Amino acid sequence: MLYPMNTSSRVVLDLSGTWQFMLDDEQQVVDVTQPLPTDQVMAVPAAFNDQTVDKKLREHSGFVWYEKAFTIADVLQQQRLVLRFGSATHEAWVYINGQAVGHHKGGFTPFEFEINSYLQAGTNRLTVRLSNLLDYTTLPVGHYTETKDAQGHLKRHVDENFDFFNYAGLQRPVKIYATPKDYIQDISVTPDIDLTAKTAAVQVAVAMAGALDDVKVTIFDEAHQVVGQGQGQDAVINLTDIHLWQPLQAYLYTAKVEGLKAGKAVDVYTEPFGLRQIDVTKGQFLINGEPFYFKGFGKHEDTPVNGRGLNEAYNNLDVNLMKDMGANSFRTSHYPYSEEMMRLCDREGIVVIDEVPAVGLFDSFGFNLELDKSDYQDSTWDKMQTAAAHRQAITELIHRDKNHACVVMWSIANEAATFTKGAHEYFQPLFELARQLDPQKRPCTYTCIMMATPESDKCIDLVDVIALNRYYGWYLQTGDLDTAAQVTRQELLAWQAKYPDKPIMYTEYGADTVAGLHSAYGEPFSEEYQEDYYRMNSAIFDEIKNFVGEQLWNFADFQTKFGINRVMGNRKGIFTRSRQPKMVVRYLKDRWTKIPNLGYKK
Ligand code: BDP
Repeated sequence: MLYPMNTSSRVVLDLSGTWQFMLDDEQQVVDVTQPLPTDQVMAVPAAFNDQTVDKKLREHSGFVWYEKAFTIADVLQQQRLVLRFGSATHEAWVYINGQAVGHHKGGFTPFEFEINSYLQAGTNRLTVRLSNLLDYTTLPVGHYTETKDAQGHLKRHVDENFDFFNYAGLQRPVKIYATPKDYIQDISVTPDIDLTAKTAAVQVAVAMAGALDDVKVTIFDEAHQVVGQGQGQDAVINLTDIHLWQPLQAYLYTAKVEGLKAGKAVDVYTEPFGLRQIDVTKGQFLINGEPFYFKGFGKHEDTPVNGRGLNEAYNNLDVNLMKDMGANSFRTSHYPYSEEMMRLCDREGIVVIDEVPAVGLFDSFGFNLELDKSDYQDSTWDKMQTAAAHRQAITELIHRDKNHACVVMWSIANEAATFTKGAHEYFQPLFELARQLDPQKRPCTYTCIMMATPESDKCIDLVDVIALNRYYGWYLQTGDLDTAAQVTRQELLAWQAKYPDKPIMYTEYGADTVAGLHSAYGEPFSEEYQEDYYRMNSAIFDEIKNFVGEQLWNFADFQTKFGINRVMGNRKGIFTRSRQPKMVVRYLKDRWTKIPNLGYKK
């Protein structure tokens, strides 16, 4: 799916700003043919939850309404006009001038509608009804219940089956873009690289609509020089003397795609892309033929006031903090991040594991379970009806992100019950789908919950990389790092012995740490304990040959639902929520700046 861009044939109008807003208490039917009966405003893009001091709104489960007036300039009236949402969390019904335009479910991927036939002269009224409800058919998964209040009114409740606040709203930009009536629909860029010859055959597949009859493709390098040209909907363009996209040393080419009608360019689009090759072989994760070592984070889109809403200044700061520490990567835990962040990572050379919002696929989630019980009973795969949503999420994510150089692997789920009956049947078709959809055939993985051990996990045959979320020394062996070290070593060696060809990495490990709390004894929750915990883990990682990366949990403290294990959110950040470093950052910076991105474990 193309990102909205201004080109010589396209115009983008941004509807960011303040919108009318209304909580729907479901007492009265909202008449979409009339202006929304409300004086409240809400900034877009951003979550609605933290923009007011209304506790009821902050914790609301159900429906809300947004409305915005807009006008289309006369010069654009003859163009094809498309209304595009970067996301709407989690389900949206869209109306223009009181007429239903369309609907989309899934809170983290873009969707769009052609709107010409709904428009009127002068001012138009765009209305969006939004639901933040989650249940056993959605991703993420929520436990959904309904009760009645004292007046007998329906009360909806979502108990998140995951550890982050259910921020919702129009959290990403809403735009209208104009294209010619004959237009470029989609572009897939698939480089085939010869690392020795330093050449690449770049396939640029173009989908078109309307009366376009040919395509011209021109490739520019970073100095804006033409380095290749091709013709046709499936052009293969040979580049020589190529510059590779390398971790933290990005190099971006641009494909200028012209949709032609009788030899004349009608629609023009420019797509940035990088040349880099990913291989997983013999227990290594190779980028451009060299073993890559992941240093970085599980993150969240989570900032003060904006919530999960796009915050480009924070994104920029986060990338700069990562680079300063010698980090090179992160995972988009636990949902696709904004397109703006993906473009930034392309530009900055940050390596990304791209995750679908498949979190909460574990019915009896908890940490006091016996890890090695082979006959563990769990009803996850009887209860969850998420397969359709999961297929849609994978399809929409790959459709959106397939051309990004920064994306090196897809994560198909986080901490699902992959060790219980029915898991393999559930996941196999999803891995097949991802592999079939991705033109670049990137590796696929899921992150393993602690109960999924080398003995118990039933789906590891499906993954290219064994990605582990582990909390020895935190949820287990709390405060006892010596025992935690033994268990860590034992488990990693067991994975390596059983699957010698699969690289292993940590996609989560961490300890809650309240900034400013110190302990002469290095007790849990203190900054000392956090540092000791990471030192312990690092030492073991370095012993394991096939261990290819450490992505700790979490980059920054983040907001969660309430719970006695959470102190105004999850405190496992190595930065506070406002991005102040905790003590451990110095240790990790020292370690990571010494570890090369490529060739650490040759
Ligand atoms: C894992 C989850 C992550 C949590 C983390 C934690 O993948 O979302 O925030 O543990 O407990 O279970 O901190």
